[in-house]
Amino acid sequence: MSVTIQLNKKKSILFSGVFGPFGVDDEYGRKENIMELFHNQVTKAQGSASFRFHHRSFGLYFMAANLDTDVDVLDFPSKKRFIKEIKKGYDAVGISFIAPNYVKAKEMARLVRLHAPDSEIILGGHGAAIEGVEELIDCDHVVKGEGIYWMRKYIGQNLADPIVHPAIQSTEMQKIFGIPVPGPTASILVPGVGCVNACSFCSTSHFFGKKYTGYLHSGKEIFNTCVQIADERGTDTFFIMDENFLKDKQRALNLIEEMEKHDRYFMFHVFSSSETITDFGIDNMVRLGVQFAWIGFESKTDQSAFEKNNGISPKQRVKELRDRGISVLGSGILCMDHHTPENINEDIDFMIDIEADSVQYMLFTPLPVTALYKRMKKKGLIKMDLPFEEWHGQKMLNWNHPAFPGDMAEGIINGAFKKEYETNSSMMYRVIETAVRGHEYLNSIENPSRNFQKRKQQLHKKLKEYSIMLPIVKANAVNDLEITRVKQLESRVTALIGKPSFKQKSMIGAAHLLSKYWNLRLKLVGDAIQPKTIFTTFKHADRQQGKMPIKSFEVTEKLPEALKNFNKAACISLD
Ligand code: B12
Ligand code: SF4
Repeated sequence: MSVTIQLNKKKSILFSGVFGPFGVDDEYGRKENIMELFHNQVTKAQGSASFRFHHRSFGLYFMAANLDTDVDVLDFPSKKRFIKEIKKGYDAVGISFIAPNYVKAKEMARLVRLHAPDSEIILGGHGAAIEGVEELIDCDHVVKGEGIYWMRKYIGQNLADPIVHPAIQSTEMQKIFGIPVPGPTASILVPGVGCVNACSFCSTSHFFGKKYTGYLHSGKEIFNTCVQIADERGTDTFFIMDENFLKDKQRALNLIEEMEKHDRYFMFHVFSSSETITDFGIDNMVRLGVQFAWIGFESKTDQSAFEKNNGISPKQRVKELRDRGISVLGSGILCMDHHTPENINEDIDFMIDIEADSVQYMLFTPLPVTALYKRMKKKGLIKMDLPFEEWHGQKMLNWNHPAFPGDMAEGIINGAFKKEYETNSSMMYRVIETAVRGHEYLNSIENPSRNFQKRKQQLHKKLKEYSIMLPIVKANAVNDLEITRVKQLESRVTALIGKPSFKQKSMIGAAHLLSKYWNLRLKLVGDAIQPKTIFTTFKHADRQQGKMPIKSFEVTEKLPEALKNFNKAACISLD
């Protein structure tokens, strides 16, 4: 009898991200490894103009929403908060981590064994690809790849149950010049994981077996999911967390048809490789409502050529997208095999010359499971004794590059970010310029379709919101060139949306005050910001009643315990 009860009992699960503080030098992490996308690897040299956004550990919520059992998700905990949570005695504790957070995951597993010896430990996320991780960390299961189906199997759930998409925001905190971006932030959409292109360095493609695992299979399914989430969250904008969303061309075209059929036009931010864009078509991207595209241009030379960029002019690609109002984040890789101190500037300048809205420079970092890692390891080039905390690609190389010994790579990457900023101005300036270019393009179309009319209205609204930032950009300009650019742009903005109203002028005044406060804060206490701890409960009973399974409450720890001994001044909570 007792066995039957045991078998029928639903497992209680805790999923946790790694503990903070993040982006500080301590025994578990490094100051370069901050928990932000833009300030970590895109706008880091842009001072107060840097985009300061926090993002949740989306995979955990996605798994939680799809399991027929009680699941709690703990995001950005302190160590103390994590211990408090595991003491509740879950049947299983799932820890999600990436390679640079290996030591944190190891410590968390140790804490589970100590405080919750009856809980099983499941390791997942990209850190699970570390060779021999099952021996290195005391755990019960390691999930190397897709997680929803693995977890369903683990709890004995039918794998064919429909996929439920939780309604979550793509960013928690969004500030530029210390000014909160108004309105609800975009929602996250995960149509699938993985990418078939298998570029040699790419973690995500290799981790998911160089194939695509779809969760939302048709344009109709995506449209219906968007409607549900948009109505719940009050925003029609989505960040699509899918490595190469446009690759499934038919699905994306069907999504356009659905939007046109229902006269409901969502807006999307996407990752896309360049060859996929060629195949999908730029005007189709406008019809789809793409407002932002992240494209890997990687390097200009033939020696590093990736098939995805063959025969495509990156500069031309960026121009045609920005001319249609689509902002581009272009990424480039530094310190590749063929680079030397003599030729590396060619690639730094190549990324500047494409004139994207923003550029990510990343050091060539062979990460476990990738073809690049296997190749480098075979040659004995990987620095196997370099702690994983350093494997984040923003400071040092994790392999022995004969041309860049010592700390040369750090100077190169930091110099690249600075030069890109000084030459092309702030990301905020460029994003506004892209919106202006897109608006002008749509104005120039005679007899626009209903879709294009809608897209024009959306850009008009966006430009009205963004234009408030122009005087702030001017006041904080990096150099005279940026001031001149802003002045020229101001007249184009006025031609499109008119002069600022009284309300807009007051908003500009308030924005100036906030940016002054922010500049002072940066000077006095530095730029470190810690994400809030978020605790979310997914109740099985809600799911059975057909409710959206997300019931959440949030816990904010103003100052994580570990920081008290570290650097009080650098980590004042902004919220
Ligand atoms: C969002 C994101 C972030 C957010 C962090 C969000 C967070 N709260 O952790 C930000 C922008 C802050 C960030 C920062 C960094 N990131 Co990041 N990030 C991503 C990104 C773009 C999306 C992740 C995501 O949500 N995917 C969608 C979900 C559904 O997929 P998933 O997370 O992989 O989860 C699935 C499986 O992995 C699995 N799974 C995941 N966790 C668990 C746990 C358990 C228990 C189980 C069973 C399964 C499981 O199940 C999920 C569903 O299938 C990925 C690239 C990508 N496209 O995936 C990079 C990526 C994860 N980041 C990476 C890196 C290296 C970093 C940085 C070091 C910066 C950098 N140099 O790139 C910093 C580190 C910050 C820090 N201090 O930890 C690498 C990891 C490489 C590696 N091999 O470890 C990736 C893969 C990018 C890349 N291609 O190199 N990142
Ligand atoms: S195209 Fe992008 S996502 Fe796909 S394998 Fe290459 S780098 Fe990875």
